[in-house]
Amino acid sequence: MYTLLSGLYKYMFRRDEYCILILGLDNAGKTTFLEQTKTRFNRNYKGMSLSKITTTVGLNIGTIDVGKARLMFWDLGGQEELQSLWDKYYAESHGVIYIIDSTDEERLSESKRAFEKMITSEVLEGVPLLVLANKQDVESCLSIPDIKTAFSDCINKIGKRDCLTQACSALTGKGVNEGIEWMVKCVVRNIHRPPRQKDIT
Ligand SMILES: Nc1nc2c(ncn2[C@@H]2O[C@H](COP(=O)(O)OP(=O)(O)OP(=O)(O)O)[C@@H](O)[C@H]2O)c(=O)[nH]1
Ligand SMILES: [Mg+2]
Repeated sequence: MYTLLSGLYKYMFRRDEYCILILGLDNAGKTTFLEQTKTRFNRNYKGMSLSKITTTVGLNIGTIDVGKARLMFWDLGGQEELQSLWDKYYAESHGVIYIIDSTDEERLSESKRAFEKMITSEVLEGVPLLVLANKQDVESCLSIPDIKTAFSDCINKIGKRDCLTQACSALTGKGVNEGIEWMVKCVVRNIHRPPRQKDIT
C-alpha cells in the first residue's frame, strides 16, 4: 500500500527536467540574469547581492521549477578562452538563452560572431533560442531594432527553431519572467514533438 501511494505521489508531483544553457560574451550579464531568475522563481531563495557578482571562470548552475517543468541552468563563462568550452554542453541542452550587452556597441560584432558560431552548430538544430538584449535599464543602450539590425544576417542560420528577442534588465528584473515563461512553453512543446527524421536510426 505504501509503495502504491508513494508511486502515485511521485507520479503526480513528477517534473520533467530541461537543461538550459546561458551563453554570451563576458560582462553581458549572464550570472546576474541567473541570480535574478533564481530569486524570482524560488520563493525562499536568498541570492547573493547582484552587485557582488564577479566574472565566471567555469560555470554556475541553478534550478527553478515552473509548473510541472524543472529548468536546470548552466551559466558558462563568456571570456574568449572559455567560449571554446560551450559546445561541450550543446548535446545535453533543451534550450539556449543568449545574452547581449545592449550598452556595449563596440563589442556587438564580437557578440554576433560568437552567436553565429553557436547557432551553426548542428547539435543545437531545433533547440529554442531566447535572445536577451540586456541592460535595458541604461538610458543610452541600443534598442531592440538596433540589435536586430546588427544580427540580421543570422536570420537564415536561426532557421525554423523557436526564437524570441526580448528586452531585459537582469539587474532590475525587467523582461526576465516573460523570457523564462516563453522558454518553458517552447521546451515543453518540443519534448512532446515527434523526433526529427535524422534522430531516427
Ligand atoms: N546596468 C546593468 N548592469 C548589468 C545588468 N546585468 C548585468 N550587469 C552588470 O554587468 C556586469 C557583468 O555582469 P555578469 O553577470 O558578471 O556578466 P557575465 O555575462 O556573467 O560575465 P562572465 O561571467 O565574465 O561571462 C556586472 O557589473 C553587472 O552588475 C543590467 O541588466 N543592467
Ligand atoms: Mg558570469
